[in-house]
Amino acid sequence: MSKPIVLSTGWMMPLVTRQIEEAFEVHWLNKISDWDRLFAEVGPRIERVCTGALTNVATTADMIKRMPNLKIISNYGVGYDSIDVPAAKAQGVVITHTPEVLNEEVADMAVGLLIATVREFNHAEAYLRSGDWAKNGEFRYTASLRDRHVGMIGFGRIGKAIGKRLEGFGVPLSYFGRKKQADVPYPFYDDLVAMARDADTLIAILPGGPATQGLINKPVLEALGPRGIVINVARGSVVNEADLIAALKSRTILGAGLDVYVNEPKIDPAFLKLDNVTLLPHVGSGSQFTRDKMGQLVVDNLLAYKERRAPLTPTPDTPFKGW
Ligand code: 8YV
Repeated sequence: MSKPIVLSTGWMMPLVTRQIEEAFEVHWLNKISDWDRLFAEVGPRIERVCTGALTNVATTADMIKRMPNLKIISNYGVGYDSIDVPAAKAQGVVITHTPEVLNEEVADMAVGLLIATVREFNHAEAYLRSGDWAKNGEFRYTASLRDRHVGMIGFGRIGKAIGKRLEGFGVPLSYFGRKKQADVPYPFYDDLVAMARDADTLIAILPGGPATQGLINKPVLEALGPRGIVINVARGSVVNEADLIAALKSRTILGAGLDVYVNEPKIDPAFLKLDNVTLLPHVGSGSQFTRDKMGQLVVDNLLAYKERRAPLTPTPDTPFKGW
């Protein structure tokens, strides 16, 4: 008997590849040049897709339409903004993602990136490597976390894990979001410019997508001011990159620490010319430990559909209502 089909929009880690190739007939979009032919030939037989931001291939409304019997899109990552959610919903497709298992890892990285940016570890290390330390004495004094107030842009599961860490570090917090959360003791803002005015450090950890596109823009950066530091561990799209680059160039703000970009992995080359930004290649959840857990969820969600069990981790946008 032929195996059911999975369409993967691109490369998957070996743990995922091994298991899906065992259970399914897998078609890899990254290995196929003629997508039209693929959809014409097997589109109606595709009930399962696996994808993730790392594949750099969006699951578009057009693709979803060409798979009329699609039932599940299993996303490698908690953020699923690379999938056309309204199109999936309209077709009754369940999108699953990988929440919770990466909270602590991403929070560790966010705090690491914050400290690295504030204390300029990149420049300090370059100073040592170049021999300047021995030649010219101690490295210049930097900004500090000690006199900062952090405004969290988004305060969901990962935001709270970051908040817990910063509380341990004795850093005062406030948060911006869609609504005030009853169990959160920190000052709440529904106006990002107002929070930027009152804080000097912003950490973005909120979903990407049309609702948050370009949220961190010129007015926000101007309100943040010359001591300002922006850390983005969410999605590149939540920042207006042209505004951020201009603010970094003109020293409207002090610096930025970025793990995510609008056009990954081909980031705006202007970032590379700036000396007041710490740049990471989207490594938030990127430890073997955490990626194994995420990868297993990708597989287990696909297997759940194969065995007609409820998916483990459907997204809130596409709750499971039965197969
Ligand atoms: C992954 C992420 O790097 O979970 C997310 O939303 O951004 C990261 O953990 C990414 O999803 C890999 O595709």
